[in-house]
Order: sequence, then structure tokens, then C-alpha cells
Amino acid sequence: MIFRDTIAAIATPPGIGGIGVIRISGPAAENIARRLFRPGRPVAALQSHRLYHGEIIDPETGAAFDEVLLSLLKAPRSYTGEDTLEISCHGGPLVLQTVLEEALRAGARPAERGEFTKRAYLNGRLDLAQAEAVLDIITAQTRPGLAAAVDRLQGALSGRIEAIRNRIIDLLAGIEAAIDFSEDDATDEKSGDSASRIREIIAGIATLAATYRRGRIYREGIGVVIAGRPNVGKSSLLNHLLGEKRAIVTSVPGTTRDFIEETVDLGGIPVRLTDTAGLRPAENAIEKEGVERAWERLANADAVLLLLDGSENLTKDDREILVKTTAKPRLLVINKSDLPARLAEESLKGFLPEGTAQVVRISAKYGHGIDRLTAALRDLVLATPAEEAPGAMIAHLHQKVALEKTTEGLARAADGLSEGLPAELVALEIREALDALGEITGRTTPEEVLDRVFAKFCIGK
Ligand SMILES: Nc1nc2c(ncn2[C@@H]2O[C@H](COP(=O)(O)OP(=O)(O)OP(=O)(O)O)[C@@H](O)[C@H]2O)c(=O)[nH]1
Ligand SMILES: [Mg+2]
Repeated sequence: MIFRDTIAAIATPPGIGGIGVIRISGPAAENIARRLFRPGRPVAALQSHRLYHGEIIDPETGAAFDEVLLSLLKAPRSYTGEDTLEISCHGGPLVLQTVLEEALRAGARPAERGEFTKRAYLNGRLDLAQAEAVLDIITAQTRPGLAAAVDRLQGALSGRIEAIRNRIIDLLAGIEAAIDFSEDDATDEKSGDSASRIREIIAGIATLAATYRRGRIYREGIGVVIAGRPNVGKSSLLNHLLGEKRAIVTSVPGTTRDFIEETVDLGGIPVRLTDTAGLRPAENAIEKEGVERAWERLANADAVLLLLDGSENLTKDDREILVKTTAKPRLLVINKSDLPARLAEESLKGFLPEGTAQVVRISAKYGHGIDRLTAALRDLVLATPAEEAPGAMIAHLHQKVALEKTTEGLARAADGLSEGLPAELVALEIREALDALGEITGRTTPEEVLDRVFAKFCIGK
């Protein structure tokens, strides 16, 4: 696709920095450089993929606005696939604004959010899954999240989708061939063969779709609430996980009133961790409000760390909290393991689903058992073994929906085959499945999905 207009934006974040980058993409890029850029040493013409030192000047007066490094990346060897200019200025807001305004005066227009990446996509430099991976890299919060996004940018997901697509196309070819030779007496045998191939493809899609949970958690993180009766050590645990004395810790039950939320990287997962007021029948209006808020946070949490004091027997309040949180993904955490143990794990048996080992002993005060706690939380929310390699993961809801639609189309085709439906109708279902699959890489993505994807980007990317 060839765009006639040229877009420009400040590509670095607002504020003061060492350098700030202006990015310009489109057919006028080279002209804009010729107008605004005065090289340190005279050159006949700017060469592609070279770095030039010089000044951005006022083309009318010749006055310099800034001393810069400039590169011209000629089409198609650029991010967008178009002629692109990258100007590294000094990183001040006024400098960047001035250079951008000059670029606009020289023939560019302000870029919209994600428009550089959208052009890269429309020019075939990236497919849609890769374009979304660019955003995932920018917003990654943990190493594994970043690694998964880089994998997607490098085509891990696109490759998987392409492989599935090829298998469906082969299947379709077989079925369409049967349309032409419908008199063939081997038709029954063939349709049995097609049905089993469909089942295999569906199983492959299911494996990929199952990565959504993990992919989304690495990308968006999860909300985890630390809950328990007063004085069990919730705030101590928050502080230990944060590595700072964020919450007040005292031996007075009911110390924490309002909830405290902080984000931490727990074993590669971005976790929004909330410390809450100790749960018990409140003694006054302030505490009552705190306890209500704590229950509210609990209701909305993805998972709960339910803290118990291992140096005491289970209390009535403990039991009540245990009962009220059974429906939540939770870990039972027995704290104060440095003190003589009074709480028997047997007393918790009734609160744990059969065969699960969701009890961890820790000392929040001395940091014992925290690694085990982190690993157990990871296993709980990911529902997969911790050592599983990332591989190709889907991370966006529309990707999951597209896989589901693909499966539905294939399942209808399989039903059609077993019911002896005409091959034409079966082929139609398979074509629909292909279309649904194509939405992930952008082959068949509706305009509004594209708009939604690129609207999430920042300006300048
Ligand atoms: N020995 C020991 N004491 C602990 C441990 N964790 C917390 N404590 C102590 O237990 C008391 C209560 O700790 P907090 O972290 O304030 O407990 P909390 O659950 O936040 O209490 P509330 O905010 O009142 O609900 C403090 O005196 C802590 O020093 C631990 O692992 N071992
Ligand atoms: Mg507290």
C-alpha cells in the first residue's frame, strides 16, 4: 500500500531526557531532510542507513534550532516500509516541539496513535500478531512477559497460525477435490479420513488457545489480595515482598485500616499486591469501613493469599474467612514459622480441595519460605508447572476469540461430514474457519478490530 502523505511525531516520551527522537515516515521524508537539515560536512545527497551529524535549521533564516544526528532509511528497508527520517535531537520538550513543527511546515502531518506500526502492517512489514507484539514489548512489565512478546514479534505465533492454516487449506483441497469426483466410491473412506484430520487440527488449536491464560497474565499481570484476621502478619508480608517498609507493622491488632496496593514482579508475573485491613467484626466505624473495603478487594481479586498465624490455634475469625473465600483461587499461608508451631495443618484439611498442596509455611518477619510462596502462587494462577517454556503464546482476547471461531467452523465441518452433507457445504464451513483464523495475523481482520489494536499504541510508534 502506498500512502501519499507523510507522518511525523515525537517518538520519545514527554519530559526531559538525554536525547529525544522525531520520526518522519512517507514520501516527503527525504525532501523534509533536504529542507531542514544542514550536515556538518557538505554532502551531495543523503545516503540511506547512514548517520549524519548536523543541524536542524530554519529554512528561511538559516538559524539553527538544534544540533542533531539524522538518518534516512529508504523504502522498503525501514520499520514502516516507507522512506523514514529519524532525527535524534537534544531531549527537551521545546526543542522537540520546534523541530516537529518545522517538519509539519515542511510537508508532514501529525501521526496518529500507532500509525507508524499501522503503516508497517499495511505495507506488509509485520503481520497483525507481530504489530501487537510491538505494543506488548513496549508495555512489558516482567522478563518472561517481554520474552514472550519478543517471540511473537519474531514470528513464533504467526508461524504457528500459518502452520494451522496450511493444514486447513490441505484439508479443504481434499474436500473440494471430492466435489469434482463425487461419483467416486471411495468417498466414505475419504470423509472418514477428513474427519480425523479435522479432529487433529482442532486439538492443535486447543493447545494454542490454552496459552491465552498464561499469555494474558504475563502481559497484564494479576491482582492478588493478602487477607486474614488482624495481626497475622499481612503488612509484614507485603513489606517483605516489596523490599521496603511500605505498610505500618505493629503488634496492635487492627493496625492496617485502608488497603495498600503496590505492583511487584513475583516470579515473572506482574502482581498488583494489596494489603488489607485484618478481617474481624469491627470495633469502630473506621475499622468497619476498612474491613468492608478489604472484602470488596477480595471479591475482585484474581487470587488470594490467605494468611494464618502459625503460632496460634485456628480462631473463629480464621474459620469464617476460610469459609467465605473457598470459591477464590487461594493459597493458605501459615506465617510466623520462626515461632513454635501451634496451628496443625490437619485443622485446615476440610478447607482444601482433595489432593492439593496449597499450604505454604513462611516467616514474613525473617523472610523464610518466600521463594516457595512465590512459586506456589505462580503455579496457582498459571495452573501450569513453573518450568514450562514460553513458546508461542496468545495474549489478546481477540486472538482467543478467533481461535474459538476457527474451532467452531471446523467442528461444524466435521459434523457435516458425519451427517453426509454435500461437500460444497462442508467446504463452506472450512472456509469460514480459515477466515476466522486469518483474523489473528490480519489476513481477514475487520477494520474495527484493526482500529482497536492501533488505538492502544502511543503516538510516535
Ligand atoms: N515472630 C514473627 N512475628 C511476626 C511475623 N510476621 C509478623 N509478625 C509480627 O506480628 C505483628 C503483626 O504484624 P502485621 O504485619 O502488622 O500484621 P497484620 O496482619 O498486617 O495486622 P493488621 O494490620 O492489624 O491486620 C507484628 O508485631 C509483627 O512484627 C513473623 O513471621 N514472625
Ligand atoms: Mg496490617
